[in-house]
Amino acid sequence: KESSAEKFLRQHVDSIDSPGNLSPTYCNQMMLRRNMTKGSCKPVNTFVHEPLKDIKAVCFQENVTCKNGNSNCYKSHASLHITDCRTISSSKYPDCAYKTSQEQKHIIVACEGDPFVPVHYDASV
Ligand code: U5P
Repeated sequence: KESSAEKFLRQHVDSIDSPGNLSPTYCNQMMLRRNMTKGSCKPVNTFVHEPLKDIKAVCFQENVTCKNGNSNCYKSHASLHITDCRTISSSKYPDCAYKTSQEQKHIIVACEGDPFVPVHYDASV
């Protein structure tokens, strides 16, 4: 079974694709390929384009409160290259359609376990 840490990698980490030159269909392809269009179209999802070690390191950066009130969220010191995928109004399951928006923002992730690793993407600020 997929662990929470593995799920975070599948849903939020794309270290290979370099930011800046992604195609406008990046989100359509990636949301499908990473299994976020099964049963329903996941409405919002962020991919982070940085080395995995830099994403894992966020668990040891600024401790902040998560949106749900939990205390195990961490905000990156630096702004990171990210892509936000958001369904467009014409998107109708099973034909999930997304707008691809490239940004540089601080990321906030929840971390758990030993090793202490990201398990949830909370927000970008
Ligand atoms: N999510 C993102 N990026 C965001 C906000 C939300 O990927 O900037 C995804 C996360 O996987 C999160 C889910 O667990 O959407 C639900 O977010 P929320 O509605 O609880 O904020």
